[in-house]
Amino acid sequence: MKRRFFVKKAALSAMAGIIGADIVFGATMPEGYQPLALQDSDPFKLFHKDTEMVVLNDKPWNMEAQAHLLDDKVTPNEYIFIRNNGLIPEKVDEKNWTLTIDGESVKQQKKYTLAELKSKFKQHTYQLTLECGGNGRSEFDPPAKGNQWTIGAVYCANWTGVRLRDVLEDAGIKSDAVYIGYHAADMHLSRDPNKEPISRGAPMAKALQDETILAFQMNGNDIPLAHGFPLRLVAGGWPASVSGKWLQRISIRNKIHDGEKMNGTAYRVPCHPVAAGEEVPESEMCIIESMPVKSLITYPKSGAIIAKGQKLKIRGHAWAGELEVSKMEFSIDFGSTWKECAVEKPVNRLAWQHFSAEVGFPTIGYYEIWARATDSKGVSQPMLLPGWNPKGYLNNACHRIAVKVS
Ligand SMILES: Nc1nc2c(c(=O)[nH]1)N[C@H]1C(S)=C(S)[C@@H](COP(=O)(O)O)O[C@H]1N2
Ligand SMILES: [Mo]
Repeated sequence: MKRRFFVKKAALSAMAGIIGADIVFGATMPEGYQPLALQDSDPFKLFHKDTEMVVLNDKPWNMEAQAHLLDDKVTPNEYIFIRNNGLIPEKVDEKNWTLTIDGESVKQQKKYTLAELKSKFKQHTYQLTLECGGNGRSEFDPPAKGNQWTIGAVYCANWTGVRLRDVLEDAGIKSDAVYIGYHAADMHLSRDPNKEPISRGAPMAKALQDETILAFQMNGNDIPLAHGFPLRLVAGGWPASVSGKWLQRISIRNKIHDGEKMNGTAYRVPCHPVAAGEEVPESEMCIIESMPVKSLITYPKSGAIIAKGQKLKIRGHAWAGELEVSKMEFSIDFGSTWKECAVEKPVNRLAWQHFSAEVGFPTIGYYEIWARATDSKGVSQPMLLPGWNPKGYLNNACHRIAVKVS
């Protein structure tokens, strides 16, 4: 005979208390069942995100911002995009969390607790721009598979932690080291413990930069779970996939790291420009390093209406991977003519920079404002689409907003 287990009376009244109403047929509710009203599956609530954030996928969770949500100089958590390749760790034991440094090119394999990392090494705070390599993918034609990011997979937060360099030097780096690779606690979508969702890395030169940190705080608080609590590698200016969340291990490699999503076409673009839709052999695909120059108009929101004769104040951010933005321009005539506008210096290397302008319009009608940044090597954003590539990476086309003068 089958036996059904029913929820105990005490548990029932506790649930009713939280819901704020009697569960009328509670006596027939199977044991272990969680009423929908108690499930925190609303992603906005779950991740403390603004309801204007756009969910692209829930298995795994991927959500992006809209341009006007990114208006803050330092992006608050509620507007930070989430990009997951696997399943967020379900249980994080901060007290017993450790970071292991290993690999062919470590002098001595070492393990640190979080407390040791915090007390043993000097702490630093940097504003670091993180942009997904696939931000802007949705515009490519022929289309590329993957999350159809528009413009919202970028942010600049304050990260606090210790320098990766200090920790690697404490363990000892052999002279044949060429790359680091990270390993993290998130689970592969298949839940197969032998598979990793992602394990990327960077050449030693990037790993040893001052601003490459092992972070335990974002914007002055514990890192939110979705963004890598309790420990995250943060390497600004490079595809954000280098910045491993839920960090458990860093391997110092004597070759280019060969972890998940380092090979094949992942986070690679053709080494030389190709025609749209062209098949590219894997041997001709190169790993993305610094992200390209780019900018966003974050105020006003596209669709603004202003009165004739009025000037419109616009503002936004610009960033250029490893480089600085040295010039910012805008156009109201579809890129025929450009006017230079003010752009601030970055707070620190690899932080995005803020621009602003006052825009005048000659007469009533429909306009578009286009923004264009130029990096310190003189390279500017393309007006429409940059070079096509099979996986739809590095779309740094000029951002545009629509304005009506009436
Ligand atoms: N462990 C782990 N780290 C990860 C990922 C992941 O899936 N697992 N995704 C990477 C990718 S592809 C991006 S774009 C960024 C996204 O960071 P965010 O969720 O804080 O915006 O995290 C990177 N670090
Ligand atoms: Mo990404």
